[in-house]
This record gives sequence, structure tokens and C-alpha cells, in this order.
Amino acid sequence: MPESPAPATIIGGAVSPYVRKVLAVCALKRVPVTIDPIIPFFGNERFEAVSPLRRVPVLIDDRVTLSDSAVICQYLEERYPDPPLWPTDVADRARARWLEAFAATRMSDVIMWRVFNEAVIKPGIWGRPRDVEEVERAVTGELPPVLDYLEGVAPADGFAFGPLSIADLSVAVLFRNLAWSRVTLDPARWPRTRGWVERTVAGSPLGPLTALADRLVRLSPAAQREAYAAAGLPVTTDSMGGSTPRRGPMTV
Ligand SMILES: N[C@@H](CCC(=O)N[C@@H](CS)C(=O)NCC(=O)O)C(=O)O
Repeated sequence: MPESPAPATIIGGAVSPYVRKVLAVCALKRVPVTIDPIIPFFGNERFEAVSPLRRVPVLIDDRVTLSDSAVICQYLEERYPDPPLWPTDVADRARARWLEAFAATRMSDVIMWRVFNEAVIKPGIWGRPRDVEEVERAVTGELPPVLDYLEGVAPADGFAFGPLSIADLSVAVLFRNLAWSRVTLDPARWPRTRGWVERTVAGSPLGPLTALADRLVRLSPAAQREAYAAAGLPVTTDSMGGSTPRRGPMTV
């Protein structure tokens, strides 16, 4: 008999692509979730205790407290194998792990740290002006090779390895953070990547999660909590978020 999923608390808000990835996997595996949608920079001592790198997401359930979306998703896969989110073929499974690693490393460096951090986090959280030239340099210089690589591996239709997998989710989540950074991609230059991302969002729980996050980016923290509940994601009564930031923005 497969184990019925234990309720989990997810620390971190759905504006984070890594939190959306974990929430999508929880939804696919029917793990009941309560969310503490903190901004990581505002995490209190309890947050530091559960997330030594002070990063979101964190998953807490009856057996583990885990950081890092890749580690969390692997745990959920092994504990709740249905539906499988890693391909069955051994070579495809390795390729899926690589795409997840690529999304977490070079793709994240460019999209989250060079672009989103400068365009959205710096003005929105730290009240400092964005360096428009810095964003432009990343978008014109560093982003195209990442997208060129993805264009070479993107499927012409469907998902990367047949059924929806962790590779599709890991890559697709990052594109919404580019859109919030007001980066528009030339549709003629990376058409396969665009189609792959659109199909993944439309064909997975990332659809409603992205719609929720589109609302969140325009709301105050108090209104955000209501938006989560309205989207069927109950919010914890107690929070690991404080009212003042604990440290300045991370440098890479
Ligand atoms: N590789 C990690 C990345 C997590 C990450 O960078 N999260 C960001 C939010 S989008 C964060 O917590 N940043 C706060 C910080 O680095 O101080 C994962 O997949 O979970």
C-alpha cells in the first residue's frame, strides 16, 4: 500500500521559483501543504535554525526538515513515488538531473542573481535604485548563451522526456521571474524553449501557482496572506518572518 502523504509546511513565498517548484511537486503528489510565505531576508532565528543558508524553500513534515528545492523534490519522489517525476529510463533520468542542475546553477545565476535581484529585489526590498545598465548587460550578454543551450535541448512538442518531469518544472519556473524583471524574449530566436515553458506551465500545477504569484508581486504582505488562502494554500498562523531584514543582499 503506498503511504498517504503526510502534511507538510513550506517556508517561503511563491514569488520564489524554487518555492513554486516544490509547491508544484507537492500538488502533483497530493501532499497537503501549509505555507509560511516569508521573504528569506526577513527570516527570524527560527528560520536560521531550519535553513542554515537562510534560503527558501524549506520543507518540514513528520520526518524531515529540509532545505534546497532539489533535495526536497528528491525526498518527495522517493517517499511518494506516484506520480513519478523522474524518467524511468536510466539515461533520461541522468539527463533530467542534469537539466535540474543547470537550472539551479548557471540559469539561476543569470536569471535570479544578475537580473531578478537587480531589477526587482534591489528596489523592492532594499529600496535601492536598480542599475539598469547592469540588467542590460546580463540580458544581452549572459542570458542568450543560456537560452541558446536550452533551445538545443527543448522538445519540439510535449515535455522533455515524455511525461511531465522534474526537468520541465525546474527550467520552466525561472522564466516568470524574468517576466517580472520586465525582460521580454525575442519569440523568433528561442521558439522551442518558449513553447516548452508554456506547455509546462499550462500542463502542471505551475499554471495556478504562477497566476497566484502574478497577484502576489502586486500585493502588500498582509494582502498576500489572503491571496494564498483564496488560492487554496492555507497560511501558517505562526511565522518565521520578522519585520526587519537580518542582513543585506547576498553577493554571489
Ligand atoms: N538552490 C536553491 C536556491 C534557493 C534560493 O536561492 N532561494 C532564494 C529565494 S528565490 C533565497 O532564499 N535567497 C535568500 C538569500 O540567498 O539570502 C534551491 O533550489 O532551493
